[in-house]
Amino acid sequence: MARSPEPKSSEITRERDYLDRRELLSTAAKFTATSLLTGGALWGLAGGVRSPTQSQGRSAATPLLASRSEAPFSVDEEPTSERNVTTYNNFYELGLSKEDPARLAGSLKTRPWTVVVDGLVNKPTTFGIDDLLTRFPLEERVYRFRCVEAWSMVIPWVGFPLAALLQAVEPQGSAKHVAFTTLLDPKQLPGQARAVLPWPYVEGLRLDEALHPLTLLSVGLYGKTLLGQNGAPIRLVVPWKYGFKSIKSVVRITLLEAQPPTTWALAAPSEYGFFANVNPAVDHPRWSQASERRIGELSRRDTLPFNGYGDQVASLYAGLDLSRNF
Ligand SMILES: Nc1nc2c(c(=O)[nH]1)N[C@H]1C(S)=C(S)[C@@H](COP(=O)(O)O)O[C@H]1N2
Ligand SMILES: [Mo]
Repeated sequence: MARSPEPKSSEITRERDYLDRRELLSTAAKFTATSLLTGGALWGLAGGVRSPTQSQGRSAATPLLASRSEAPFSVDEEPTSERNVTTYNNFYELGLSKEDPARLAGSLKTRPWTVVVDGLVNKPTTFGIDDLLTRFPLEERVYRFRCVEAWSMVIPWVGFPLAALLQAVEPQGSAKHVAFTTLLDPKQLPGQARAVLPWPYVEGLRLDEALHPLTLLSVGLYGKTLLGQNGAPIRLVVPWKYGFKSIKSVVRITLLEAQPPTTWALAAPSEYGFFANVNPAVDHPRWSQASERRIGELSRRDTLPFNGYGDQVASLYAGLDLSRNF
C-alpha cells in the first residue's frame, strides 16, 4: 500500500514533545480495560471542482449520496487531499504512529454494527448502522479539523447532525451531558491489547454542545463511506474542539446528568480538559497552540479561536473562563 510521503510528525511538533506524549502513555499501564463504565455523491457531480482521488486505505469505501451544505455549515477552503486524510491518522486502537491505522484497519469489521442510544431518554434505541444511514438525511460538511498536536486539515465529511439522532430518542429534562464510547474488542482493534490508554476510548459533550447544529455524526468523507482508519462506520465530529473529542467507531451514546469521564482528561488531566475548545491563547503545557501546520501546506498559519467557528459557538461558553475550564 502506498504511504504518504509527508509530513513527518517531527515537522509538526518538536520530536521531543511527541516522544514525551508516547512516554506518558507507556507509563500509564496502570489503566485496565474495565476502568470506565451511490454512483457519485452530489457534490462530486455538482461542478466537478474537486475530483476525489482513489482511496489509499485497505477496506473498500462505497459511494454515499449527500446533499451539499453551504456556509455556515461548510467552509470555503481547499480540502486536504483524500490521501492525507486517509493515511495520516490518530487512532490509538490501531497503533500509535500516524501510518499504523491505515495499515491495520483491515481487522475492524463494520458489519454488523449497532449503536446503542440510552440513558436519560424516553426512547432508548439500538440502531443498526444501515438504519442510521438511511433514516437521517446525509449532508456533506466541509469542516476545519484541528488536532491538539498543532496540525490541521480541511475534511469534506458526510454525515448527519447528532441533534437529529438525539431528538429521535427524546432526551429527558434531567439529561445534561452525552457520553460516547468506541468499540471495545482487541481482536478488531489490536491496540487495545496494550493499556496505553484506558479502554474503551470515551468522550463527552455537554447536551447543548451535542445539540449544536455543527456537531456531526460522520459516516463518510470525500463522498464515500468511512474507512476504518477514520473511525468507520460512524464517528463524532466536533469542528470547534481539538480532534481528540471527535471519537471514532462509536457503539454507544448515553445521556447523563453528570459530566462523564473522558479518555484524555483521565490519562493526563493537566494537559487535556473536558471542553477542549480550540484556543490559541491557551498553550498545551508542552507546546504552543498559537499556530498550526495545515497538512499539505508548507508554512504555518495562525490558529483561530474555536477553530474559526466562534460566531456560531462562542455563546455556548458565555461566562465561562476558558483558560481555567479548558
Ligand atoms: N477511538 C478513538 N477515537 C479517536 C482517536 C483515538 O485514538 N481513538 N484519536 C483522536 C484524535 S487525537 C484525532 S486528531 C482524531 C483523528 O481523526 P482522523 O484520523 O480521522 O483525522 O481522532 C480522534 N478520535
Ligand atoms: Mo488529535
